Amino acid sequence: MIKLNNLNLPQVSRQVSVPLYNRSKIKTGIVHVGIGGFHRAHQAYYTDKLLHDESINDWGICGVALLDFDTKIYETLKEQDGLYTLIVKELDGSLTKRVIGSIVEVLFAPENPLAVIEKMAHPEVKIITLTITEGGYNFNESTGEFNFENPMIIHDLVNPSSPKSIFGYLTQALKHRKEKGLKGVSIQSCDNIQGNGHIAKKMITSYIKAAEPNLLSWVEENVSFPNSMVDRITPVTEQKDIDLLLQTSGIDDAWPVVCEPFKQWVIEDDFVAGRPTWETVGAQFVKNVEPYEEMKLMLLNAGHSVLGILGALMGYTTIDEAIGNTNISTFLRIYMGNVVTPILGNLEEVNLKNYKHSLVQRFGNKYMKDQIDRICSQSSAKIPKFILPTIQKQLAVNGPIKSASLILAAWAIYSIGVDEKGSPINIKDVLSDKLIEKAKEAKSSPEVFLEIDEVFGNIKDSERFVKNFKKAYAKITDFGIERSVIDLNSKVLNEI
Ligand code: CS2
Repeated sequence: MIKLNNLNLPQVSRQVSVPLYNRSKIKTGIVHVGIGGFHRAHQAYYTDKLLHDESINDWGICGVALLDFDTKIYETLKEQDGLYTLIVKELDGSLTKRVIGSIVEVLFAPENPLAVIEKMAHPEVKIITLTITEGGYNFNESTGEFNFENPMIIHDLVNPSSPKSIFGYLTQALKHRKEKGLKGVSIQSCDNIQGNGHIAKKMITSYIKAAEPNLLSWVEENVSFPNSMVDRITPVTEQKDIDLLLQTSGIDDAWPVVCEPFKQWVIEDDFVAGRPTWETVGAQFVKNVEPYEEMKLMLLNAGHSVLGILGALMGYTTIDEAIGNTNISTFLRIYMGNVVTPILGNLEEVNLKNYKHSLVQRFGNKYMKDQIDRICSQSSAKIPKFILPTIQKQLAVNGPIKSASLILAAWAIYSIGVDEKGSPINIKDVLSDKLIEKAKEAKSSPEVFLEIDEVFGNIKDSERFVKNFKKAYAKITDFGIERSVIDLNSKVLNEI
């Protein structure tokens, strides 16, 4: 049994591939906030590959754990010198393992806020990247504006030098950069939000306007916020993954990351202070990322939510089980093909048919066992970004909305917290109390669920949508989700 750390790398290298560059010579050029599984399966993986080019030594990553909740990952990475194993679960069931070395430093913000601010304001740091989740941008879905009522924001406005929120940290770091006369920096969101760079910019500058108004013009001139589309399915690591690594390779890694073989990263080429040549290791730099983002969010992420919500109601626990049900997979194909595809922007460089086909294959990866629980968690932040835009666009052209209405009705029933077999569902969501309360009220009048404005915005104003939603709700309550799906599938298929 070999404990994973710097010292043991030569021994580990007899079992799996390891970083072949001198990690002690790598300078930190990127500060990344949010060192969860996704970052470690995606950006840190691409960067590790890049650092194998021996002419490159200035793009190491400093991983920041921002919240108290992140103590465990911070301690694990610290203990392992930033090293961890990436275990790719291939479609044929084989495992490809690789130790990733691009995270060369880790910081725990609650323990030492100043160290994080100083690192972000370090002259060698050129990019600050973020995976702070879809809900982390602190905007109100119904107004689109920054939420100043958030207790963390209230705290940060009063205690600027010991912030808690990402907005407080970034503001202080940018202020330090300005005061030191440093050049600008790029702030790159890697979260699943349409126009993630635009949203990051809007939210950060809203906060700065209130906290440090004198900084605004410097930010306008010196900071860029590139948009990007990120993709790699990364389930939550389970104890059995840790055990499997130990059994198959003798590596004692307290927190390896498991993921699928597929990966994609499309980035807007807008970096004020330079950037790594990630294109040499598979990323794509383009002028306009929006069509790629839209395609991924409305097909992959929405597809996940569809499989997750419908699957959870039927008592499934993994995504491959849900798509393994042919009625659900047919429903998903109809949703992707008839409802989403027509609203997508111009995607000249992508073969959409192949893309959708590959999604079905990726969702079906039965070795990955991606958790429905993971997919359904924080749905109140996901549905508005993954599904509502499609509905709004279809409503605007009087297009098909039946399957989308069924998805939202299923979510309303899911939110009661019991599946169709009578087993409890654990709703993991910042809005769980409200969701459950409204879901219970909705049993007698389903449209009440749509009154959660911070999730649904103004969708309840569409009579057509509300009518379809109520119909779908009644159908699921009377006949169950599978029969409702079969019924819808047969009607739509007959129409084509
Ligand atoms: C998932 C994503 O959280 C979710 O609902 O859809 O985490 C998804 O697996 C990633 O975006 C894949 O790139």
